[in-house]
Amino acid sequence: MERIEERVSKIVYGAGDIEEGFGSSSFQVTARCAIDILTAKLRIADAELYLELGRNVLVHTDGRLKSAESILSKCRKKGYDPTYENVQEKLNDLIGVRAVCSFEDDVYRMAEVLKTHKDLKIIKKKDYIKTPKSSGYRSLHLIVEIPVYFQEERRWVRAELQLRTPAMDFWAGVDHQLRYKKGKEEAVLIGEGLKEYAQVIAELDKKMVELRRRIEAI
Ligand code: 0O2
Repeated sequence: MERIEERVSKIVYGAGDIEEGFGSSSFQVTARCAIDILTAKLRIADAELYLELGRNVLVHTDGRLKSAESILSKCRKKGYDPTYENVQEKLNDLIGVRAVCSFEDDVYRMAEVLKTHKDLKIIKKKDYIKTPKSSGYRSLHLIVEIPVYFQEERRWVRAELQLRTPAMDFWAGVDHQLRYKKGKEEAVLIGEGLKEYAQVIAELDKKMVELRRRIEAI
């Protein structure tokens, strides 16, 4: 039986496009390298901040390549024809790296240090902490480009970097689970509850910064 991933791949990439597409080993390797480079950059920035602050700010990182299903559903949502060219040009988050930082102000510190890296271009910044999404979602998003050297070629590879606190990460994880239940009556009520908790979490993040500052002042 044909696996769902294969079926989706055929729709997204189109016949004959697969070698050049996201399923190709060249794209996969480049994308994995981009995740490794970005992760290394986050660790270097964390080391730099450790020297300045005497504490680490990076709690954890993870990276992923967007699945074919997720590419398709995003194209559908945004009304893009799901061709390889369109997806490459219009989707910024084919490659995604998430960095969870201890405190809200650490999120901005981390972004500032990354800004000083000459081999990282910040293409777009979306501050969903200052201006949360209507769902209540909060995070700082940087659309970045980094050079990846592969097969005697240098390619600037685009990726989405999501920076957030553990509380924001916890909230987004629960909200993500709810996405799969959309359309159900109970899901609407839960969504309203989640929105309320987004506010609670925002206040908690602020209070934690205040407490940390008081601890530092002792
Ligand atoms: P997944 O499954 O994480 O890949 P753009 O075209 O760049 O202007 P785009 O791509 O719609 O706009 O970006 P946006 O709205 O900044 O969101 C990109 C990603 O942020 C999403 O990717 C999610 O990972 C996360 N995100 C945004 N809004 C929410 C939200 O309300 N709840 C949660 N849990 N995550 C959110 P995808 O492709 O939607 O999903």
